[in-house]
Amino acid sequence: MPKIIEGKLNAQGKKFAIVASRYNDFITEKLVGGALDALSRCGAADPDVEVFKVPGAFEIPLVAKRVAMTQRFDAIICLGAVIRGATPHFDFVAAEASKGIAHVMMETGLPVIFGVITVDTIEQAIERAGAKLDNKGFSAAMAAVEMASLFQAV
Ligand code: INI
Repeated sequence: MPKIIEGKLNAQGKKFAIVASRYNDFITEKLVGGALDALSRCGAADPDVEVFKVPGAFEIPLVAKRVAMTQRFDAIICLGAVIRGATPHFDFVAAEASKGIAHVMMETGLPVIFGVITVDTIEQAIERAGAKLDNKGFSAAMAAVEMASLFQAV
């Protein structure tokens, strides 16, 4: 039998930062709510969770990097909503947010989770900001908990 090393969905004693954009806040507030719900269900204590707000998804990577550099957190959850229908520069904002978030993760060595919705329509954004696992904020936070736990073993 191979030895399988994986994280547990236990957030007790771990610290999490959420970096969330205010653009399309009717969606991003639901993502933040989903993420907070997931962290609480996994046992994270309220004082161990901090939410940083930025204007738009384009600004998420820079703030995620500064937050990572404080070395106060076990994982960072990046949340945003980029909707093609509502923006002519969708491709630039979506690409910079995803590239930038990946870059911060590799540069800092901290789990930095990509919870930015990139969709064509408002309807699709609403679908991804629903309840529990249909909420991208919830699933992003679960990934953060798993990664923070895995990092105790690797
Ligand atoms: N930011 C978003 O998070 N989502 C969007 O859909 C969006 N649109 O539509 O343009 C958006 N733009 C703002 C951008 O993220 C920056 O905040 C802005 O360009 C200032 O740098």
